[in-house]
Amino acid sequence: MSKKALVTGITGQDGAYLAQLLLSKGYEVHGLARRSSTSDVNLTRLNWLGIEKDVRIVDGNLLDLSGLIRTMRDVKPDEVYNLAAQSFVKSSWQQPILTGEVTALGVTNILEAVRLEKPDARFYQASSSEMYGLIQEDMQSETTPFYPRSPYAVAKLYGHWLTVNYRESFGLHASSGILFNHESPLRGIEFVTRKVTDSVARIKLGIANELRLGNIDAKRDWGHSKDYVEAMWLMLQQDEADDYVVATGLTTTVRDMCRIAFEHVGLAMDDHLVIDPDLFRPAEVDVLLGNPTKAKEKLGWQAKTSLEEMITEMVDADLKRLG
Ligand code: NAP
Ligand code: F7E
Repeated sequence: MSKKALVTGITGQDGAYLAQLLLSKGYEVHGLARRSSTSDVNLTRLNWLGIEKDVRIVDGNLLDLSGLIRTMRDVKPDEVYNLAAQSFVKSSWQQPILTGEVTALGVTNILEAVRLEKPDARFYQASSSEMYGLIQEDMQSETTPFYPRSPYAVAKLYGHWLTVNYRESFGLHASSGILFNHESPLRGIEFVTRKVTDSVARIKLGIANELRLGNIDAKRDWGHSKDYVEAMWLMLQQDEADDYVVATGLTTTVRDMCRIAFEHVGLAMDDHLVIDPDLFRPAEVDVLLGNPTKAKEKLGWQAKTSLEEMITEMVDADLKRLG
């Protein structure tokens, strides 16, 4: 009998790569997806990976507890991966209530559905390095204190602690992955790496001439989504549930990441980059740098893809898309 997984956020970047990984391991994959009037567009990422027909899409929303309970009862998953969220930090100042409802309280809904209907299921919560915000240690690990700097980060902190609390209160096998930024050709266009690679491809093809960015001094620890979903799966294969930082251990400025993209297509960044004050955030996370030692020692996991490899893969994918 193959194992069954339920993935919320299956239409997102990580949902697509995780579904691909689970299918390759013989899982029956069920994915929760919000109905929209453009449902064909919704499956774009699964389509890109050629797996849209291999997953079973369940109509549902993280805000709808009764639907989640019914789904849990019908699917009876062995593993639940909660990847759904309003995940764009900048939008969280524009939509703080929605962000709180989905990204924070949505975790209560899915954990309640697990507790009531499938308490022996293993649960993964998509926590975030944004929770470190105004960093309290140069390198952030599982023991570094949190200091969130956006409504998104505050909401993620709630989800993180609720996961810890349900593990301690009800004995659920609930793990939280504190993932640092991870990207891919399937990254949403609003995030900085994909915005850069898409713009560089457009400039190279003569469709655009400039790239407008905000704070290019910000530093991030960037890895590849395809590597990071493997860490999620490994967490749920452990006898004991726990929390893990997933990161590369390297940090780079937005400026240098951007330069890699321009250089890949033989263009000079300074000829096209424009700094736009409107793109700065009300409060910034200046630098993030993760310490992945625990994940390496306990899960045997480490990042495989370098930033250069990933950015060039993304530029090439955008050139292909636009071409
Ligand atoms: P993403 O591409 O933005 O995907 C988010 C997913 O959540 C989409 O499938 C979206 O569905 C779904 N969703 C949003 N609101 C929902 C709702 N009310 N009910 C059900 N589904 C809903 O995000 P990602 O990059 O794959 O990240 C996956 C998770 O990891 C997120 O929780 C994110 O916050 C977290 N995280 C990401 C990173 C990173 O660097 N990528 C780092 C740390 C943590 P639609 O397609 O319908 O919009
Ligand atoms: O910004 C700066 C911006 O939007 C990165 C999410 O997946 O990772 C992601 O959150 C940095 C910030 O990602 C632009 O100010 C400059 O300092 O790509 P981002 P993020 O905010 O770090 C964490 C771990 C998550 O959990 C989130 O879900 O880049 N930046 N100029 C810009 N950022 C954007 N988006 N656009 C710009 O024009």
